[in-house]
Amino acid sequence: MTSTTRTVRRLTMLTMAGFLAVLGTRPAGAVPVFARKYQTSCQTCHQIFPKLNPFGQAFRLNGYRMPAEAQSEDVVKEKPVSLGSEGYKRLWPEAVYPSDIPGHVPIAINMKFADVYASSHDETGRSIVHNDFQFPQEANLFTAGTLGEIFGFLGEFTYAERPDGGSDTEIEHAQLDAVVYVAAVPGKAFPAPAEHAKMDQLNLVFTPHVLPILVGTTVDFKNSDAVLHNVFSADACADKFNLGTWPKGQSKSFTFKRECAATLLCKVHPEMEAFVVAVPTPYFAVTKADGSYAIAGVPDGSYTVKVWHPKLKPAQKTVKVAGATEAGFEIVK
Ligand SMILES: [Cu+2]
Repeated sequence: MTSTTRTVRRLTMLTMAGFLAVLGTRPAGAVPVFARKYQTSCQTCHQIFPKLNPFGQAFRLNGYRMPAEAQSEDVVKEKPVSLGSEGYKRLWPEAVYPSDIPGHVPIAINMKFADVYASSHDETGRSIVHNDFQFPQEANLFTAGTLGEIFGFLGEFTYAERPDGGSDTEIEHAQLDAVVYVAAVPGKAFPAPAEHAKMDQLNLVFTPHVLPILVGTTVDFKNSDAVLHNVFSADACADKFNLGTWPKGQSKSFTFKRECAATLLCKVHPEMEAFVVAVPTPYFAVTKADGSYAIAGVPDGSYTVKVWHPKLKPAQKTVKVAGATEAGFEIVK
């Protein structure tokens, strides 16, 4: 282990850094805080709860904001509570804080119950009825909202009862989805790996949302949905590829030959969006929910380390790696 050097770095939210929480890939649950904020029905974003319709997906990917909100605050019917004056915001326009908080406590509860009914007959022909009443079969506690202009969040705590009477709890985390990578290692070239990277299309969502790869890697785009998708990218660095459509369970591939942060879209579902970030070295990582990341196997030396995020400005700095090294970054809007 002693010969293995690795860097451990942490994205720190120090004081005024801009952070944007981008959510995981599971379809989000309903939180009426947004229905209250915009005074609109749940059907604006959901078809059948908790499934999001295309507008709901776009709303989620926009950081839980109406698309028009960038131009106009008129759509916000329930005003948030301001924690800072306008003058303060003019002085520090990129500040996350002081900002504003939702006008209501952003919590929602969802309870599901079930009754499993079965009937049978005993030897005498008498009917025996079984009723298994399960309450709660599943309970969800949601919290969600926006803080200021660039921070959105949605959290979910799920309690579920298993058929054997036991229970499970699960906590959904927000994801930061930034890519941190070493820009170059002097005198070293990295051949294209034989192994393919994978991006799935499941429930009308690309999974993962952000996929970093080494330049030259082939990505297999699998369709796990019964509907047809049509993956394409309008980016020149990805040859503006268009893979067409293919049935459930099958994959089509594309090789990213150049350094590129490619936006992937679907011609059939405009709300679908993902990113393939092709970087020049195999030393990269996607940040975890808390902004931390770890890149293994970086040789000792001095490197330019870069950060890429779908919505925030790229950042970079020189990092001297000697054994386990920590480096923090601030990324702003
Ligand atoms: Cu699609």
